[in-house]
Amino acid sequence: MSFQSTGVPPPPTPSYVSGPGSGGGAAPSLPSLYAPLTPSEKTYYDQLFAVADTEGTGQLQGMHAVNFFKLSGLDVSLLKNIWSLADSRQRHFLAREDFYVALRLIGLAQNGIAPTREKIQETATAPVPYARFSNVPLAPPPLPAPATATPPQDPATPSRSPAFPSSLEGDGYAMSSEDRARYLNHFGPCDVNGDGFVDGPQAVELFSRSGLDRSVLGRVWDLADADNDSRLSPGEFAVAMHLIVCISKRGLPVPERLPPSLAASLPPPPAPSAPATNAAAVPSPSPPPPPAPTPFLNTHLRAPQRPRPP
Ligand SMILES: [Ca+2]
Repeated sequence: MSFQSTGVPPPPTPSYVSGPGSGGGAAPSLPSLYAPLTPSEKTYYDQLFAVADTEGTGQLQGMHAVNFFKLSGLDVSLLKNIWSLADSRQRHFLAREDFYVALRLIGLAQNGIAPTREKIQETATAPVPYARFSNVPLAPPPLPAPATATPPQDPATPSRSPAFPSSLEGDGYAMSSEDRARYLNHFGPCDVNGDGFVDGPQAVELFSRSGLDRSVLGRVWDLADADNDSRLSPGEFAVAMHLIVCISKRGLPVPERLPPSLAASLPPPPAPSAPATNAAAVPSPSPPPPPAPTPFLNTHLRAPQRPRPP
């Protein structure tokens, strides 16, 4: 399996002149989707490059890249997109700076963010989730404190968007309005039947990209489906996405119950027994029972569909 023929066609003329290749700066010749690496990110990604570049050539040929990127657990179709974005010069190999781009995109995809040029631009101002690879004895460094999800340490720092009352931010799971908007970008594509809700089969493919254990995803689903109707409203969907990011990217534990900051982002449950407004009506019947909850874990999380080698 290969993203590109490894028959090594003659490389086309680069569409732009390569920069110094350090990757550590915002060299204008680097792909426009690229934001500077943080020092710890560069160290980590250089270590990964050393692992992937088994022949030490400084250029990752197609099959080496394929074999390495498969360790991300991402679907092959996603990896193909990532390859084509990273190999923007269509040279059929990845130089180090191309590899950085690929890792940025993989990190996004592993966190449920579409690996597109637009997305990496949108997220350029926030800490980019680091790519993770199984069977690679390297742990990603801790992310720089995200401006949107840690308890405020310096009240003078105006970096938070006050989406929620400050008293709710201290539980560590607070979701900024920017986070929420970003998650909701995925709601429409996920709601394939357009009914305004995402149900299990629609969510599982996206959520599974996180690489989180299925039991964890089932727990996330249960927490996010606050009204227990076995489908996720947009607000619940954002909560689920945020919990997945908190757990997979920020190392937070799976909470026992929905953190107050996230619960506050959901509309309050409807009044349990609103009085009938029609005076002529017979006593208000109970609302139709919601569909029987279907355990997300059992119903929707089947065997992981990992890309398989041919
Ligand atoms: Ca629900």
